Parts: sequence; structure tokens; C-alpha cells
Amino acid sequence: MSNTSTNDLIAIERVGDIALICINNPPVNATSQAVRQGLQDAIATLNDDSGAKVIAIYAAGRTFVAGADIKEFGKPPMPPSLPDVLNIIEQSALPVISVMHGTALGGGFELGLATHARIGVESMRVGLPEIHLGLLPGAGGTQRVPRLAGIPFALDMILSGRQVGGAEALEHGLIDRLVSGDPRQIALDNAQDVLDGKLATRRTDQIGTIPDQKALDEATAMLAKKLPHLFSPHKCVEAITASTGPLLDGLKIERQAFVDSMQQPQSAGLIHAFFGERAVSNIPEAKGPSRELNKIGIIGGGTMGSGIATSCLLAGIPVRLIEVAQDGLDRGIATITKNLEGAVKRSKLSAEKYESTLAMLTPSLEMETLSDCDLVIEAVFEDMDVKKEIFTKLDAICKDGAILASNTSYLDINEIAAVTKRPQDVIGLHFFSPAHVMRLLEIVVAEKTAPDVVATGFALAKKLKKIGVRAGVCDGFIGNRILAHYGLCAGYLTMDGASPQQIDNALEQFGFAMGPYKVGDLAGLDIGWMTRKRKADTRDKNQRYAGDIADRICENGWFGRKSGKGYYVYDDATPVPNPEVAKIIDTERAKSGISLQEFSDQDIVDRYMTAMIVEAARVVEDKTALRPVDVDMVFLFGYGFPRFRGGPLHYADTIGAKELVSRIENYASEDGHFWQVPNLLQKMADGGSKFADLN
Ligand code: 3H9
Repeated sequence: MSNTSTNDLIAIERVGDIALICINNPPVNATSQAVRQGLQDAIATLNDDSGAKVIAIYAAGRTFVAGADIKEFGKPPMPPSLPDVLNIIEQSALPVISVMHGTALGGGFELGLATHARIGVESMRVGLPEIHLGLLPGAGGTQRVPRLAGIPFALDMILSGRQVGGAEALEHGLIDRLVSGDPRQIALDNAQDVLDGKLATRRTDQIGTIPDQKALDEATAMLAKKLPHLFSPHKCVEAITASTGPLLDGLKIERQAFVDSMQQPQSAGLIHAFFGERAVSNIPEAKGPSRELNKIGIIGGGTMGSGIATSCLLAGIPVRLIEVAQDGLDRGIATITKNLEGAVKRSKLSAEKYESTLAMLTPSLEMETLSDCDLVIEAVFEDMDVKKEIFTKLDAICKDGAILASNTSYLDINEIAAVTKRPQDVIGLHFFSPAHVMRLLEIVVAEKTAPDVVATGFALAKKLKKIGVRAGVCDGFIGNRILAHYGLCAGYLTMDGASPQQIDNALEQFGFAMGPYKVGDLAGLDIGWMTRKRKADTRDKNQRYAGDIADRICENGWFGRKSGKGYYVYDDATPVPNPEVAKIIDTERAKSGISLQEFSDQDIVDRYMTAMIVEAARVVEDKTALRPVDVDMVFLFGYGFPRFRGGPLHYADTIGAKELVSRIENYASEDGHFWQVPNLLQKMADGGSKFADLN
């Protein structure tokens, strides 16, 4: 027996006639250049007269290879390419088997597909998630999966990017065996079975794909309807279509489709989102010691409080729910029960666990029962006096070290903290509605919030499977503050000539799931109306008022979906524009005496997005957000921003600071108060830098 290594990441071990290749590139064994080179060299060495009769590839650590190294994407090619290495493996004269544990994803699963037999380990999953990065499997996945599992299964797997469990993979021929044990030992045992003729090996290129034009046509029609904005899914179908021909021809088509997809800005946007999701919690404050979270108290059984309670219960954390009166408490319990039933229907909670999950909820009318909670989240309506009263009581009731959090969406956490004798334990935890569904959690850090309280906020986000983003204190924090600014822009566009429907359509074409007026109707127009009234006295008098039309709509009692009418009428399944709103708009425009403008859809998108970027730049500049990527993730996970555009500031970089400054200067000729160039953007335009440089 002799052990060698082709480089630090690839080790060869000889055990009799068997050669083991171990991939060791933590944390996820991505196929970086060194891994590809090492694999290529190992296959060559072992085929060159090594005396080995069979090769088994496995990986060290928590998972088999989880894909190509995404950090290399967008950089100049670093040979050897993964497709070339995999073709070499497939052509190996010695039989090669692979042992996959953990998550064999993307290029990792494609590595397995190129070997001559695949062994899955226990709870392993395989998947081709490239579509989530704006790409397609580029190392044979679109050619080898249809050969093994058929075109319909390949379409499902590749277009959904979903992970397929071991049993399903076995059923569809993607793996040959599913066993349990240690990957190295499994590699040895199964290699021995190859030698003993007990495990058959075969090259995938020698299997043909059964044609299925109907499945391909259906997939094409589905994509046109459901994913019209995305480039790579259409390329996936193109490549899978080619799998009925010779393998090498299909691989060429797949390669070209992969390269074309990689060059699309939407791939860069999706890759930014992948790393951004992870970057938001990659800050020193999130990594320090945190406090225990064994029991959470929630004050308020309304939509928000019940949603937060549901989210905690689903994460297995016992919840004490407090309301002031029995009917409110009953409503809260009913909402939580309904939410949990919904979770069972959507397979987020198993039917067996439903009862025990609901049993972790203890409702009470007595605030004193919060004394044993590690964290109390106040989720009552937005009134500073009410919140101060609650926090004063909590200060007296809660145990030492308990964290006192407010779910306020804009109020000053410093002011709330100041009524307690423990401001270091006070934090903002801003959930988004519905709180058991929406993934964003703004963790609002006040002046005196202790570091371990911040770390606990991030730990909570992780437990709840949410994306926690650090925000500073200001009116609206990161998201709602920016929303307030571009909301004004939408109001001006409507007043100056665009219809709400044109604005909604233009932004939906841009990629938002819903335009701002549809969102307003869904959320309830009364919310914005109340905010405008609340801010009426303190509004900057130089700022042009944008709420005339919306105010008139609300004065009619039209609050959107919940009242059956808003910007749209909701009598039928498909909402139609409210004709009364068009009349209100005409009247308000006539009253103001403005001269109407004609806006193209592009004008609308440009103004709306520029307004969003302007306030986002200020939020970064005054450190309300730590970095541009924090703003981007707030918008992806809380505001329906199209993921393929990466977020407002990633999108800003695709336009460039110079162009943005010139746009703002241009718009400023109409309204110099609203359209002002943020200092940060000006500096970036002058110095030729990007928001990405600040991440
Ligand atoms: C592809 O394969 C293309 C091919 O078809 C063709 C090529 C020609 N590369 O998520 P985690 C990092 S495309 C580089 O926190 P988990 C990640 O950033 C690829 N880095 O762990 C993080 O770093 P940090 C197709 C990667 O246990 C750390 O590893 N494959 C990669 O929650 C831990 O990650 C995919 O899209 C990568 N491929 O989840 C799979 N993957 O600690 C992408 C992870 O500095 N990966 N990192 O923040 C995943 O889905 C999850 O990471 C995984 C583990 C499920 C594997």
C-alpha cells in the first residue's frame, strides 16, 4: 500500500488493487482549480501503470463536492476546466466509482455522474442548483441526467434546482446503491465489489436518452409563463434537448449555453445574492457569545405578534403570548393555530408534530408570566407612549439578563430603551409580515445595546431560518426608510402623468413580483394614510406633497384588497383598475395645475430605481446599514426586489455612479429638493468606484 497526494487537496491511497482518491477542500469540497488539477493528475497517475485495478473517489469532511468554486466565476478561466476533467474520468480505462455523502451538488454531482458507478451514503442529497445562480449545469449534468433518469425527470430536477434525496435518486437511476457508513470504508467495500463482479460499472456516454418532445414543449411553455425574465432556464431546455444526440455534441451545446448564461448580468446578480445571504451575518458582532433562547415572550396577538409566535414555535422555541383582553388572546391563538395548520399543508411541519408544536404556546393575560422568558418581543401597534409603558413594565417584571425587543418598524429604539434601567438589553427586532413566511429580520442596534444582545439577535434569525441584517436606529431603519423615499417618487410619477397601472406594469416588467400600487392595495392603503397624517406636522415644508391622490382614495374608505377596492377593484379573480381612481387622479392633477408629462416604461423604472438608490446610498453613508450588501439583502428578503438583479445597490453598480449622478442632476431641474445627489454617490462618480468596493 502506498499513499501519495497530487496536491494538498487530493490524496491517493492504495489498498491492494484498489486506489482511493480523497478530495479534501473544506468547507464544501468545491472543485477549485487545485481540486480539478489534482483529480486530473490522480486519474492520469493511476491509469499510468500504477497496478491499481479500480479507482474510488470520495470526499473528506461534512459533504461530498458541493459544486464548482463559485468564487472563481467571472474570473479568467483557470484550466483544466471541470468538463474536461470529468470527460477524462469518464474515459478512464480503469473503472472509477464515486461515493457521495452530504450534498453532492452542481459540479459535484456532475463529478459523480461522470464516474462509472455511484454510491450514495445514507441521508445524502444530489442536486443541480445552478439555475439559482443564473446558470445551468455546465459539466455534463444536462446530458448525463436525461440519459440516466429520462428527460421529464431531468427537466424537473434542473429547472427546479431542488435537492433529490437518496431514495428518489436510487429509484431514478441517478445512484446505483444507497448504503450507510463511513465514506472511505464504503469506497473500499464497493471498489472490492467491482473487482468481485458484484457491482456493475458503465459509462454514461454509452447510454442513449429517450426522446420526449412533449415534455420539452411543456417545459418551454411553462418557462415562458413563469420565468419570463430569466435567461438560463431556457438554455437548460436547449441543452437537455441536445441530450438525445451523441454525448460530445451535447456537451458542446451545454458548454456554450453555460458560457452565454455566465455572461448575463442576471447571473452576477444571483451570485451576489448567494454570497450576500451569507455575508450579512458575517460580521464580528454576530459571531460573539450570545444569550440563551429557551423561552420567548410575545406581547400582542395581532397579525405581527401571531406571525412571530408561529415562527418561533416552528423553530421549536416555547412561546408565551400576552394580550390585554381575552378576545384579543383568543384571536391570537386562532391565528397561530391557522398558521400552523397552513404549515402542515405546505409540509413545513409534520402532522405528527402539529399537536406538540401548538402545545409549546402558553397564552396569558398576565404580563407577570413573562418573568422566566429569555427574550420578550413587543409587537403592539406603533405608538411611542404605549411602547414606553410596556417597556417600563417589562423592566420591572423580566429576569436579569432577559432581552427586551421591540418589533417597531420605525420608532426610535433609543427612546424606548431609555425608559428602562437596562438599555444594554434592549434591541429592535423588526419582522416583516407575514412574519412566519417572510425571511427578513432587521436587527436594530441602539446606542447602548450590548454586543451579546446583538449576537443573540443573529442567533435568533438563524434559528428561525431568517436572514438577519444589522440596522442602525433611524425613522424606518434600512428598508422602510428607503421605501418612504421611492414611495414619494411613485406618487410624483402618478401626479405628473403616469397611471398607477403603467407604473405597476413597468416595475413588474423590471422583475418585481408586484408593482407598488398592487403592494399598497395588498398591505392596506390605510397604513400609509395614517403615516402621512402622523407626519403631517413635522413634514419638511419644502418637500412636494405626494399623497393627494392616495388621501382622496382613503377618504372614500377604499383601503385596497381588504375593502374590495383600492387602486384596483377586487370583485373578480383578476383585479381591474378602479375607474373612480382615474377620476380622482384627473381632479387632483387639474387642481395642482401641473403640466402633464409622458413617461415611457423605461423612464418610470429609471426614476423609481434612482430614487431607491439615492436613499440607499444615504443609508450606507450614515452607517444605518453597515455595507451596501446589507441594503441589498433587506430588499431581496423583505421587499420583493427581483433576486436576479442582486439588490438596489448591486443594480446601481450595473448602471454606474456617473450615470446615476447625471440622471439625478437632470431630474433636479424639475424638483431640486427631492432630487439631490448623495455625497457618497458623488464621490464614487468622481473616483470611479462602485458600491461593491464597500462590501
Ligand atoms: C456549478 O457547480 C457549475 C457547474 O455545473 C459547472 C462548472 C463548469 N463555491 O452555505 P454554507 C461557501 S455551480 C464556493 O454556509 P451550509 C459558502 O460561501 C455551483 N464557496 O453552508 C460559505 O462560506 P463562508 C453549484 C462555496 O452547510 C461556506 O462555503 N453548487 C460554495 O449551510 C459554507 O456554506 C451550488 O450552488 C461553492 N460552490 O450549506 C451549491 N458553496 O463560510 C452552493 C458553499 O465564507 N452551496 N460555499 O460564508 C450550497 O448550497 C450550500 O453552501 C451547501 C452547504 C448546501 C453546500
